Parts: sequence; structure tokens; C-alpha cells
Amino acid sequence: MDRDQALAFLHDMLLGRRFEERCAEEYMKGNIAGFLHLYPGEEAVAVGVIHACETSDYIVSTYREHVHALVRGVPAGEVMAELFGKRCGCSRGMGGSMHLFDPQRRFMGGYAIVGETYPVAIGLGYGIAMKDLPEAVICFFGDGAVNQGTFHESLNMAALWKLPVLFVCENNQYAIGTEIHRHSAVPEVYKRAAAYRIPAERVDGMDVLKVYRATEHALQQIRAGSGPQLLECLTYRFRGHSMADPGHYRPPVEVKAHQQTDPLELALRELSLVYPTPEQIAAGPDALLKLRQYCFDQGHLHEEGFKELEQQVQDEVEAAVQFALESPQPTLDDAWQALYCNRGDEILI
Ligand SMILES: Cc1ncc(C[n+]2csc(CCOP(=O)(O)OP(=O)(O)O)c2C)c(N)n1
Repeated sequence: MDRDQALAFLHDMLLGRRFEERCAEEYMKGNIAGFLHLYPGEEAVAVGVIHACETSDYIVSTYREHVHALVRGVPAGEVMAELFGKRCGCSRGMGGSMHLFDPQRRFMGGYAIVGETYPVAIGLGYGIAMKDLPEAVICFFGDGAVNQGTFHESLNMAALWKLPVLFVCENNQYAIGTEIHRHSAVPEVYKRAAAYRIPAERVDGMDVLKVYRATEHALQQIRAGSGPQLLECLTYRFRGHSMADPGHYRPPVEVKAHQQTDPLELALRELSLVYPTPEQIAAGPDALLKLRQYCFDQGHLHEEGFKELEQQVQDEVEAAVQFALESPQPTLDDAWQALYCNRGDEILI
């Protein structure tokens, strides 16, 4: 990877982290309402996957999608304004946090329903196959979405019709407060793809370069006409499920209670992986730190340069907040115009 590319990755990861932290602050101030699902810890997945895509590929994302939209190139101001419910937002202030949308950049949502992304991706993939275009669809989903009927129906159909879809599981190991081994009989998501003869790989989702290379490889296969692929990215979210969730189901006290019992040391070590303390999380594999170190090691960047990049990202996020604050509220007429039946000749895609 060359210097420009490495720095672009680092910029987007820093932007994603800072943007989300600022969202939490704005939520506490009351500028953002409703549900707000933040992404810190998972940045390597969005950055690695989306940087491997062409601009002609489609992205279909979940409700934890702000960083996907940013990496795709949706301006930070438009994303923030959408979260504020403002008219200059990318969904004109009528979608909010979980329904970001930007058809020009082929960013096809933002979906609040768990398991909703698959059928949308299948539809887009079918359209591409019908026209025989060299395009692909990225279909993001969480580990909590793999037991929905749509997962199986869509994988079956994608395989049967050789649709150009890359299914990307962001396996952060929790569906709200339920760990994957408590809701899935087969917790290795990538193994499920075998039931539909879909090639699949599990990748370290905390390492942006590994995610990038695995995505590049999968997309090459898809463009060569071999049908869908599945990528399972093992990652971890550093915050609760949403702003309404303090994450008490991962109680440090539970770990500490076990730690005091000598004979259980082995079990304890395993449990502490499942229920990490805030200190363990802070010391754990942070994808951002890994990439920063890579840039230092390769001579792409030095400490001063990193500080400048941090400042640049900070300024971008502040400008986004200012843009959102100054943007007007949507009007009743905007709502009327947004109705599908009133769109007239406007072509969305
Ligand atoms: C069909 C449906 N059922 C339940 C919910 C409530 N719900 C919201 S998020 C969530 C957990 C999903 O977890 P996962 O897919 O792993 O995504 P993550 O939040 O970890 O990114 C659930 C059950 C929903 N939105 N849609």
C-alpha cells in the first residue's frame, strides 16, 4: 500500500472515530433525537471494505451506518445535518440516524430493521446481473441478523442466480446484550455460507489492511462472474448498543468476582475475553492504533504529521456540526415532495 492510500485510510478511521464521539456529545445536548447507534471500535471494517470498492458499486448498510456513509464520501456536514433532522441532511432531514441515503454515491441506506439489508442488496444485484454490468453490491449486516429468514432466503437466491453481492458480516459479537454463542447454533458466521455453496472467509476486523485485501479478493471473484461471496469481519464495539444502552450486561464486577477464585483461572481468562472490563477494552486491539503504527513503521507519517491529521479531522467534524446547526428544519412542503407519488420525473438511481 502506498503512502497516499495509507493516509487516506487513517484519515477516514480518525474521522469516523471523532465524528461518532461528537455525535454522542450532540445527543447529550439534545441536538440529535431518537436512536443513535455508534461505531467506535469497528472503523477498520467500513474503511477496509469501502475503500476496496469502485464508485460504481452499491453499498447497503444497517442502522450503525454513519461511518459507512462518511467513508463512501457523503459529506460530514450532510450526515450530521441528517442526524439533527435538518433540511440539508442527506435524506433531507426526514430519515435521521438510521436512514442515511445518497443515491448519487450509490449509498442505498441505512436500514433500521435487522435483516433488511439482504433483500435490498439482492434486488440491486439482480438489476446488475440483468444488465450484465461490471458492478457489485456490498451488503452489510450484523451477527444478530444471521438468524433472520431473509438471510437464508437471500443467500439461496444470490447463489442460485450468481448475483454480484458481497455479504459483509460486521461481527461485533453482540446483538444488543446477547453474545453470539447465546443466539446462534453456528456462531462462526462464515461457515453458514457453505450451505449455499457461497465462498466465505473470516477476517480480523480490527486490521484494516486485512479487511481491505480480503474485500479486494472477494470483489475480483465477483466481477469475474463467480457469484456472491461472504466476508465475516471479527470486530468489537467499544460503546453500548446505542446511546440508550450503558452496556451493563458486560459487568466488570462479574469478571472481578471470578478473578478472586484461584482454581478458576483458566475459565477466568476465557470469560474475561467475553466480558472485557473498560480497561481491557482500552488496552485491547484498537484498529486505529494498529494503522497508525503501520504508517509510522512504513515511514508514511511521523508524530507531528499525525497530530496535523487529527487536527484536520477535528476541524472537519466541527464544520459538520456548525453546518447542521445552521441548516433549516424541513418544511411540510418538503415532506409532501418526498412522497414517491409526487416525485414526477425525478430519477433516483
Ligand atoms: C426485525 C427486527 N427485530 C428486532 C429489532 C431490534 N433490534 C435492533 S438492533 C438489534 C440487534 C442487532 O444486532 P446486530 O445485527 O449484531 O448488529 P449490531 O447492533 O451489533 O451492529 C435488535 C434485535 C429490529 N430492529 N428489527
